[in-house]
Amino acid sequence: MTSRPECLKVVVLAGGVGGARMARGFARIPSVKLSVVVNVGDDDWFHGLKVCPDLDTVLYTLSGVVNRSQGWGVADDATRALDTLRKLESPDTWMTLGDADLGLHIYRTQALRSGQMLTQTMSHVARRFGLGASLLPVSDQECPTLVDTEEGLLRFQEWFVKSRGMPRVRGLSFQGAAQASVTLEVSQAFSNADLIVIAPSNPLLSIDPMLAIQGFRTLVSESKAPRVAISPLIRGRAVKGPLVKLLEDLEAPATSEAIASHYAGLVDAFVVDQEEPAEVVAGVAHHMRALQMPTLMSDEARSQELAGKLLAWHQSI
Ligand code: FO1
Repeated sequence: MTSRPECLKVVVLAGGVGGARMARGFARIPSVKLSVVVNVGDDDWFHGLKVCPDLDTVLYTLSGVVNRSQGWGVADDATRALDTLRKLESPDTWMTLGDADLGLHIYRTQALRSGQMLTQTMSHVARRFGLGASLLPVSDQECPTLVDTEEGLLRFQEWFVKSRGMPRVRGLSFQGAAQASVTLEVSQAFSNADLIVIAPSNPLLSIDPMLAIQGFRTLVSESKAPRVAISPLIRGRAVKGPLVKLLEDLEAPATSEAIASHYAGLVDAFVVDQEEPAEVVAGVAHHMRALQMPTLMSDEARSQELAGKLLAWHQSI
């Protein structure tokens, strides 16, 4: 009788699109038991409904229904409900919520109103969408990211979607995060983990809001499992999203070395793209072990290739 190969427990820390693409790579490897711990700082309320963009992006990506060109929302979704809201001059119709997507927001809001925790609700949703992975909000409490801009204090989606990320950013804060706590499910995922991966998500907007939650930084930094982060920059450019402009606004360098130094003490190794020159690798190596791999996850096969290389690194240490 052949023995079953050991299952490797991988925890991925994820924001939106970069996190979802990293998670889909591990989700396709049969020997991996995957938990995705997701940022809730982007969550907000629209038309009386709770919207959780990062959780939903991971859900839609792992279940294969995501709108691939956008990276968020459901493929081929219509906006008939939104058209009605616009006709009725309802507020906040700048956030494009598709009809299929609205079904999820209605379900989630009802479940929360009936007293369920977000973790329970998303666990049911993930099962019904056929996910093999655990989809874990980092906290069940609300801790919205606030963007301090030249136009005043904006909630994350107001800054990113309504104002197209244009107003110059002076700082970021994570309301209530220091008083919020991580869930038991997240703590357990960390205790059991064999490998912890910080996805190539925006460090300031996706990972920092999680690290600001009471106890979360310690969970990561004191974990016995090897920890690795992947740079969201390739040759000084972000694959998607406002990272470079945000770093410029905050007068911080848009380099992989600066991001590696941001994660110093939190991870054992930092991955930069294979296209990066030797100077970038050497710069990262000042802070921690530098690894070079193909990091552009433009399709499922490339996500799986990166996940496979991270597992090979794990085996080699
Ligand atoms: N991003 C946009 O650029 N415009 C939108 O209208 C928009 C709507 C939207 C609705 C649901 C959802 O789950 C995500 C949505 N996003 C939209 C993406 C979202 O703002 C970002 O992906 C994340 O918050 C950043 O990770």
